[in-house]
Amino acid sequence: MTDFQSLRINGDRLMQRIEDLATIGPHEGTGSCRLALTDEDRDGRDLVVTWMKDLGLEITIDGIGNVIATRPGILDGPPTLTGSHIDTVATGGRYDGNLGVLAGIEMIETLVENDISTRYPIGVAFFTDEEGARFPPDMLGSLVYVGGLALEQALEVEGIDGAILGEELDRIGYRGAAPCPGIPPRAFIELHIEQGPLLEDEGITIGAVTGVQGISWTEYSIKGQSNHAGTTPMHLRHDAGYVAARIATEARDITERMGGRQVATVGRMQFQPDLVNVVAREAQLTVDLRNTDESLLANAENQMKSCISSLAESEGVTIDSRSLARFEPVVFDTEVVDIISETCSQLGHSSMTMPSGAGHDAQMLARVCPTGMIFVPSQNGISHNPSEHTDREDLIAGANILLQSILTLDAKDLPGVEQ
Ligand code: HGY
Ligand code: MN
Ligand code: MN
Repeated sequence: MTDFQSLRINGDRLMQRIEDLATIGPHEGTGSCRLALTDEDRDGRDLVVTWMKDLGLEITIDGIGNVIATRPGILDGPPTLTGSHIDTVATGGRYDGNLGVLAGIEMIETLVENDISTRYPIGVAFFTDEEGARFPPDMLGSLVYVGGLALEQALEVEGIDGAILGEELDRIGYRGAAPCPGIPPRAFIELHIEQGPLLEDEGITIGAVTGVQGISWTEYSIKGQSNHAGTTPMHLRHDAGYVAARIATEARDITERMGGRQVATVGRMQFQPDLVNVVAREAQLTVDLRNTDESLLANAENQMKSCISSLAESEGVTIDSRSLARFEPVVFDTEVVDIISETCSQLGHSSMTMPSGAGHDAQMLARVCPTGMIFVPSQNGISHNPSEHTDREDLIAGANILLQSILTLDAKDLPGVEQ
């Protein structure tokens, strides 16, 4: 085995690929809009698969459109895998997900050009529909990959635009033949931007991520009665718009009552008939609740449930709720987290351990193999916003930590995997 510790990725090549991928589905300056399974997602997939093919990697596409590109090792067996996603939210940045996939490709190209063999196969993947913004839940592709959602059920998911997931997958030509669930990798490490302010606030370059907080997405559909805005006395109204607004303020109130790490977001809200002088007959909204602690997340959900039932009664409306996503908090493999931290000190980068506020494919892979994540700072903690930015030297530092961590994992016999 060559001494690999002096190996570094080619930063210019990584930055160029980030730039090239960002030309597909550009949005408001430096941002990206490549919602899952749209034409833009297809074009992004085609470009990344071309880069994978140019490296001579063996490419598999499974029934939900997850793409895994693998370089053989000296020994056979499941790959030590890295990867993330290349679909984005509609007002996304160019680093969310894309960094992890492109750094994985750069890592493998560095091994190829230095003619370094690894013990086991090394792979890089992009998973379908990580964002869940068009087709809920988020991390849909990796959830199917690890057997957490049946393929048939996933293919039937209806998007917020009324499209059916399986039909869109066929339309863009990415329904593959490889089976779902997929073969568990030896281990999985995902490089990702932090998407929050902690690393920048601490002046730290790398986050060795300890786990991912729990996620609860619910869609509420409220049915009231449309009526005249001027003539209807207040006590006779069944105002779906008012009820939606009360649910939204309750989401914020729950976080203020609970404090700690409880967060809540109302990202979508619609009224019908949506006219200035008509009491809303119907309304729909989504509530995203998250917490690092499962019992606290359940507590937040219960507070919302009691608010919903008292509003239905007091306002004389019906409120139907539909769960769009529900994932418990995940703790990553401590050995993988330690490898990432040790690699940072070997390469001279500051690091700290931290939980992830955002959901990631790694939280699904953690169900089937030793898993960890590497974070790099987000400027002003901004993400899911076209102005999302991470400095070049931090991106390159993250990619080098990924390279060295994956090679360290390759050299190790992993308990429960090799013996
Ligand atoms: O929802 C999330 O946290 C991720 O961006 N999909
Ligand atoms: Mn992401
Ligand atoms: Mn995201």
